[in-house]
Amino acid sequence: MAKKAKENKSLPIYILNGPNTNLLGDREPEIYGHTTLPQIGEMCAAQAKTHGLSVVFRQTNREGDLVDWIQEARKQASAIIINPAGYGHTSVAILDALQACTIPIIECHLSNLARREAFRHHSWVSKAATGILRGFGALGYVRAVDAVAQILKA
Ligand code: DHK
Repeated sequence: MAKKAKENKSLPIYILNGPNTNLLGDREPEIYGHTTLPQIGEMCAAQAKTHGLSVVFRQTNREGDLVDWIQEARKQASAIIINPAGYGHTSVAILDALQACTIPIIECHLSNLARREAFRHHSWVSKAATGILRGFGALGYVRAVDAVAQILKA
């Protein structure tokens, strides 16, 4: 069941990326693909524009930054797309911050976690997510933007 969208569509979608995603394109490309994070940011901005939306695209290697940005997004974003990367498997603090939000939240992972090591099978973020995209590589982010656009239109 989708979260109630009581968001302001003129606000940007916050797209937040966790640790080591700054290495995309170079890091284990057989798992994460060849597309760099700046390229994903450009793809998301272009796709958002086709829907009349905009994005704020950020990356950090620090858990507290993600918590701060999620708190900022509560007031300043129409939706959140988050790839928490490794913190998805460990961070109750990020889950708590997301659960304090009423805007739609899409969890996006490049890889299909179910096909990977057991410790990647659980994501705390999934408990707060409106929907989840996993295993589509960089394309997953673009489809996440489409999902947000559709939710905001509803
Ligand atoms: C990215 C990471 O950095 C890993 O820690 C996660 C995720 C998977 C991804 O597929 O985007 O386990």
